[in-house]
Amino acid sequence: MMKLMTSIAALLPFVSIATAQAAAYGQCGGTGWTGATTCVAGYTCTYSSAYYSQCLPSTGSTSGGSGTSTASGALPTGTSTGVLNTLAQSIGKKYFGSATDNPEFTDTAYMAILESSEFGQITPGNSMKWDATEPEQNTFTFTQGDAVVSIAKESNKIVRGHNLVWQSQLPSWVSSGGFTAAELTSVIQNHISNVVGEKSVNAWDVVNEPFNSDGSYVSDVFYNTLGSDFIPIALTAARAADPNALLCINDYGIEGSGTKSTAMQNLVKTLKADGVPIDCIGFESHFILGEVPTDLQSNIEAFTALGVVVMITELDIRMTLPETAAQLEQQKTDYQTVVSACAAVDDCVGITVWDFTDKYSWVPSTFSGQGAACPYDDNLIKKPAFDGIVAGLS
Ligand code: 9MR
Repeated sequence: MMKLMTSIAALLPFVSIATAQAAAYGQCGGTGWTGATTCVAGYTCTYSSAYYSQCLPSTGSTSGGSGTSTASGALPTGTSTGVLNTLAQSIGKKYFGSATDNPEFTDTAYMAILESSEFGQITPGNSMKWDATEPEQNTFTFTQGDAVVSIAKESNKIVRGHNLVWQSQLPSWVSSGGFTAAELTSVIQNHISNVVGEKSVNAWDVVNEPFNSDGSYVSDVFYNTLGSDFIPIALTAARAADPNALLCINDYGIEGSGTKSTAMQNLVKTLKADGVPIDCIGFESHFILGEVPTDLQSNIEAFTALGVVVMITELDIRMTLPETAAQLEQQKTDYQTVVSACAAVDDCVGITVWDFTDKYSWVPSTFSGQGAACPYDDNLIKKPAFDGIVAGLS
């Protein structure tokens, strides 16, 4: 049940909370959609564009967001034996990594790949977030996060800490605490000084997803109480807690040029001018098949020119299910495009996929009828996308 609740929370930055089932031919998804995301019996929520999904008659072959393909015929697989992290380091990157999550640690076949030298870095998908680490004020729980750190240490990986200040997965004692600006400043500082410091964590997403798509700040308890000052407050606290960790701001929708990317660049300029510690920008990179921004590389360069490094932090490329051979080939091309763009820029230092297998991807439970976003399939078999990554790193 907790997991389900958490998954619903995942909708917040992208779509919105589901209510009842949508009617036949009704809207059931899309950016900013706040209504139902599942359909009445006999209809399937079918992706049309990033802005619109519609309940269309079920064909009997769609997966309904289970993440399991029912396409007929053999699908192509990846054939490369290249080792991702080794290749990444051979071209000067710090790492190639994957997100992971604690419930997956009992899956021995999954763990064999996660712990292999394929990946030099891991990001906890949930276990270092505020609700996991400080569920009640000044009561800290590191069990789940420590389990991730242990795996990293045992398998010689670095960790990206994710994340410290975010409106989502935020306990209500913070979001509804009624704190004054001074009190909330202390709350942020106390959270960060207690959570930050583990030496295996060499980079932190100190601030996560601060901007709306129009470049305005998200209206959450942090912004509403402190204005944009919550950002320097958090970054300064993080630097005090760990002088060696890279301090990042992480967001989606900034991967191509545009209003949101410009807002983030302006923020970086302001922080730099004010002497606030800011080392890196995370490009989440949750892409839609065939829609990788064409100016991804030049946009990475626009950030690195400001004196920060860029990390691709949550890469996946989703498609309408059931996947076809043609879609998987397009996905291979898209993964190669993303990886090549980072490879081409010295200060794009690392790439993380938002879990390496479709078996544990967040996509199907969030975008009905969408999935197959990762480089390994549900059965932990390499997809053509894996070969695309290898090509991008070669
Ligand atoms: O992968 C995470 C998923 O398991 C959680 O249910 C969800 C809750 O918000 O968060 C997911 O990770 C998100 C990340 O923390 C921030 N960027 C978007 C990711 C996908 O929603």
